[in-house]
Amino acid sequence: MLTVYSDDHHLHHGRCELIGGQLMPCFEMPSRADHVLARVRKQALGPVREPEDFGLEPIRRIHDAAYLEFFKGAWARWAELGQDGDLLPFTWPARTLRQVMPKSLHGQLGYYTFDGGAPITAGTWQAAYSAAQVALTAQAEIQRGAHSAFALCRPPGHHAASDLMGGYCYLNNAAIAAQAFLDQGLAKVAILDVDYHHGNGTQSIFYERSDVLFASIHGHPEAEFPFFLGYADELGEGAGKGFNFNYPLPAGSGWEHWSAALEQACGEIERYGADVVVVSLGVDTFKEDPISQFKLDSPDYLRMGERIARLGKPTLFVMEGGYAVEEIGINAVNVLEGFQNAQ
Ligand code: SP5
Ligand code: ZN
Repeated sequence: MLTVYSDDHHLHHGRCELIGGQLMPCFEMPSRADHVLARVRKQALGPVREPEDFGLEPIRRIHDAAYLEFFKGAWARWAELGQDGDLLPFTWPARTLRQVMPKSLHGQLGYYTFDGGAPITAGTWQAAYSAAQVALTAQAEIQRGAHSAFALCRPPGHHAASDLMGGYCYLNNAAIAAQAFLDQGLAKVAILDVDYHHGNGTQSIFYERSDVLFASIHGHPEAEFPFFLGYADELGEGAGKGFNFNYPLPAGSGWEHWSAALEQACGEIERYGADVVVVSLGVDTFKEDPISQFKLDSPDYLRMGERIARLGKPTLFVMEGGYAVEEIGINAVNVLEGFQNAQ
């Protein structure tokens, strides 16, 4: 299986996030992708290639033009104000406030974010842009006939909506790749999101559409980030009704419960008759993940890959979360090896 990877992810290194009432070093750190790449090489999963540059057009198919302009220019505006710390929001247009567009950088930052977990640093735009190109390059490989490919994206993407960043995410790599499949002639794309957190951005992007089915297994939003989306009664709207499936699970869930949800999600994908599957591959379901509450163990990820392979569809894996840095490579590549060995 081809892995697509860009060193540009090192350009994004946020300093800190607020967790448990304390400013902690960002869990979403560059060594995450380094460990995954090292494991890809160690296991000889297949070739590793740099991304091609498909430009902004395929990103614009998913993201709002003004949002992209804002994101691209935000750091320069911050630097002009004489600042060099991470650019982080602190005011959001929540209930009782208006969805207006302020003139100030921080006002606009509040407008375009849903949490304080997506710091903008000097290199964040370039890193996120390259991650989207990584996803598009792996997508192109499948479009050209490969049965599978791995987009080793960092920063991750599944929390990013059309005009919102948050949850460590800026550009929705999986959504951008899914749209590219459709634009290149496929009719039905299924996105299977196995990250511990609900893929609120991806769900929102495709919620009223039937050409992309979204299925997500995640910590129950009653108790877990992102809290305000990801409930089981969210089934899609309008033309998208019946094409959105959420499987929220309680804290402490292990492989037995998790794999039962996977079975259901795979059933929906089979009934749908997807042309291709995009897997939002987060491995923060691991029992030792520092910010998550599931109990999957490393061998479970082999089983996960095997089950996904049994769908029998061309499959694009897109890296999302996973914060147990020492094991992130083993767990992520286990999914890919499980998939590959089941062929
Ligand atoms: C891509 C992805 O996995 N994003 C996740 C963003 C999660 N941000 C909120 C983290 C809240 C952690 N609560 C931790 C309790 C630790 N004891
Ligand atoms: Zn996650």
